[in-house]
Amino acid sequence: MADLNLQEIHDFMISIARKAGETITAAHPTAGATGNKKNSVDLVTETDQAVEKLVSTSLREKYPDFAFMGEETYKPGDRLTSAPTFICDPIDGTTNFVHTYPYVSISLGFSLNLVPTIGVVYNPFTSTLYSAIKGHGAYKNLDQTLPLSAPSKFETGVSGCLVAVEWGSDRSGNDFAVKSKTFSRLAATKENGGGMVHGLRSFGSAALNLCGVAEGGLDIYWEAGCWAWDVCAGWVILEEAGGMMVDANPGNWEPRVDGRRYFAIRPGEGQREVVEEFWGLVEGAFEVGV
Ligand code: LIP
Repeated sequence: MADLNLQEIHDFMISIARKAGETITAAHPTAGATGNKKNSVDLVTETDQAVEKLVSTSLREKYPDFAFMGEETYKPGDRLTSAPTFICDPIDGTTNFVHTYPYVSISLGFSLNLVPTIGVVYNPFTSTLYSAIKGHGAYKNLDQTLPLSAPSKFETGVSGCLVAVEWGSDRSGNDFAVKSKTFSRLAATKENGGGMVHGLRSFGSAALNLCGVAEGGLDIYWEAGCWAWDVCAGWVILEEAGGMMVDANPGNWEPRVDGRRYFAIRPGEGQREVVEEFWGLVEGAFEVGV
């Protein structure tokens, strides 16, 4: 596969993302067109399914030898392999989509040997496109290099950070407790053993959160429970911007794209020290993931 034309694949992925975007913005999700999967907060709409169909059909037509993994057609037990694979979340931020809150994206990634290699994240409501090819930099709207400004030093460690987190759709059990307690500790004063972060944000799209870290506006994004289709595309964009992805559980510097535990940090001097300080504030350990 050494002779794959990554630029051509990237360009095609962008054209598909834009087409998918037209379907997303033209849709009017209603209660009737909305269902749920695991529980009442794990939403899916007819538009999620229609967009995934459009994306997978177009990709299979052009690249019949490549594998495809999508949120809406994933079956428990399906495994990501080392084959060239398109990894797609047709609507990342479905809850926002249903509520007409415009923090929504199509997340289209491509992995090779389990390594996130091409990333395209497109918010059709704001016409914002993030894209990257491994080894070739990351871009916003194709012409602005990420990060948008020279990355500053992490002057005050975790306490100076703006941190994105997500509650996700699991609302009980060990992992829910790890999140709840860690959110509280991150916010608490240093005198009380906390991180005194500048702020915690919960916007509702993993892919756009990763692009926010790549862009430099967000310092950190920490989550467990989401999937390869939520992060594969954003991962490439993050790394190409000089950011780093590690495990949400302390100690693992090399997480897997399908590992379901993610901790992204923007570029900047002192990056690794902040990762270690943050890990020291994690309350317990997530059980989800490989
Ligand atoms: C969602 C993510 C969100 C995460 C949810 C869910 P969806 O994706 O992007 O950040 O917390 O668990 O996976 O369901 O909107 O495609």
